Amino acid sequence: MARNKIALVGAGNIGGTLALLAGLKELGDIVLFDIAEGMPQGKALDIAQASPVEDFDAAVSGTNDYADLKGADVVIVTAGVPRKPGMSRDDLVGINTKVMRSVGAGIKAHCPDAFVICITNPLDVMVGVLREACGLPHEKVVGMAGVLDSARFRYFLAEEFKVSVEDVNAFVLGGHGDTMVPLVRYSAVAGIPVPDLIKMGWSTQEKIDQIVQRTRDGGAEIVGLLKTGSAFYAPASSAIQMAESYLRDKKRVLPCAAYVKGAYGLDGLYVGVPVVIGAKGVERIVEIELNADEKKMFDHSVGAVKALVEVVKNMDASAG
Ligand code: A3D
Repeated sequence: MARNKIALVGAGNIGGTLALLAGLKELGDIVLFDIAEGMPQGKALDIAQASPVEDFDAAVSGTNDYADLKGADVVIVTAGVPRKPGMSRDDLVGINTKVMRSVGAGIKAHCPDAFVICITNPLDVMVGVLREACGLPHEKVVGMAGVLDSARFRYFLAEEFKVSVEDVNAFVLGGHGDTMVPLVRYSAVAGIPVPDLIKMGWSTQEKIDQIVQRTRDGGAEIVGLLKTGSAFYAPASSAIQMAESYLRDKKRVLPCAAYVKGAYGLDGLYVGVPVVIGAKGVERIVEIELNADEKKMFDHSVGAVKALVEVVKNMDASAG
């Protein structure tokens, strides 16, 4: 059986980490694409030279030519610019919209059957621009944010409860950004919901509220520390989990930026919701019941995503 092919568009901090993780997990052969000359080739060679030590078999190559994406089963897109301290994700919209359009054209021409995972910020809006530019069906184009946001939430909860991260489940909804909605009610340790753990004296409401806020600010905390860019290890791990669910038809239930039409009262918008990822891509959108407070927070988050969609439309209108 031929190996799968994973194309990574953008070979920067996240792209390089994705390549290493895809190799370690033997997901398939790996192509790193970037506009920077030499850099994807250099990283590819470096990672290939780790393969005899780490014992994985994968052809790893770097390129500046979209034609080398031909036949890719999965494309993970990180091309564009990341945040610097003082910038919001939304500040990236102008430049990254142009990048998404050129990447979308490359995917359309060379690997129209791929499953495409977008990571470029501002995520929910960029995945919509990329989908439109590549023309693939909505269920084959998805954004990575919820897996990362819920991983941050899980990590902080595991620290607070002094239990293994493996036993903590957590849920986030909504757009990737300051308005994301961590769902405490649906978060649990070994099946015990967090509100029950508060009643059991494992933590206090105040402490959990702080954790929710730290989760929302999780990206900014790292940008502030790094000073030269944004998080890349956990974002890469999160996208690899999504890619693996598709390639191995695992049907994992993961929060992703998916195209929602009908569910959650939405009329066709990319936003973070729980989905099932399997061999057909996004196979199902999981519509959970929200209480009044959660609904208010979700609507607020949806409003923020829609406002940015308008920014892109206005940019296009003024560009003629
Ligand atoms: P970085 O290390 O700068 O890598 C981006 C790469 O994109 C660079 O190597 C550029 O040369 C390349 N690039 C720029 N323009 C193009 C183009 N037109 N075609 C191909 N490649 C191009 O950034 P990074 O890897 O740290 O982050 C990449 C993106 O992910 C940024 O937009 C971040 O904001 C975003 N990000 C999203 C999350 C989410 O959870 C959604 C988390 C962290 C970062």
